[in-house]
Amino acid sequence: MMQNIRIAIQKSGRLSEDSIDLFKECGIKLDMGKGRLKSVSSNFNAEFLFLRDDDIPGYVEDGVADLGIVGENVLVESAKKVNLVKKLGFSKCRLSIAIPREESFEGPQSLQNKSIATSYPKLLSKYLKENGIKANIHEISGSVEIAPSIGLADAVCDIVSSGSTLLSNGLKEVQEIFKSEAVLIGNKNLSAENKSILEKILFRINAVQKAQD
Ligand code: PRT
Ligand code: ZN
Repeated sequence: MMQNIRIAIQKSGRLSEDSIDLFKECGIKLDMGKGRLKSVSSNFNAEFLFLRDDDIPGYVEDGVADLGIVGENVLVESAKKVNLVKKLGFSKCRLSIAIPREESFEGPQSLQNKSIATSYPKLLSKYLKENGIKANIHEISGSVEIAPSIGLADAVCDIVSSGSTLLSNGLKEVQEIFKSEAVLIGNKNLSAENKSILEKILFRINAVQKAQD
């Protein structure tokens, strides 16, 4: 009997629905019962693990999962060694620097010696380094947008999609530093069997994407 490829997807959040829909559109059945952490497809050699998105790159690197779907922002920030197999075109967003609305921005040098709150210290420090800027990075795990108003930081570096969260916190977006979308990632040492299952999945994803164009 053929083994199942293990695919990690986000349990609940902005990636979940589109990830599940993608496999459904590929004709791969998965039933995501409430509270379940694992589900075996009834019509394809795959089983699904439902996880926090932040844990997915590590599990794929370790081989606990063979494939996974995460935001490219989370993938790059994690610095895990996995293959980026395919960009999926959903959950598009950007990582941007934002400052209080009333302040001015004349380019990266406006950030010199400032403090910046973010959940993405690696991506931010890469941007600062590339621009020769020294700034203080305050790593916080959530509610980054309120940092300036409570005096914790001069600026933020956070995920933006519509921009309304920044707006309602008195901030304005001044510099995009990274563009992101959902990506399919894979373990670097897939077995021959799993490689051939992945080929089948990619064939179906490509067909679905073509039909949507
Ligand atoms: O629980 P778990 O850890 O699995 O999920 P999570 O809460 O860490 O992640 P989740 O579900 O919020 O986001 C998953 C992925 O979706 C992110 O890693 C991004 O790749 C992508 N994505 C797309 C977004 C957004 N759009 C987005 N708008 N992630 C977060 N946001 C946040 C943003 O930071 C802001 O605070 O949503 C807020 C609203 O954004 P605006 O600009 O539309 O107001
Ligand atoms: Zn998360």
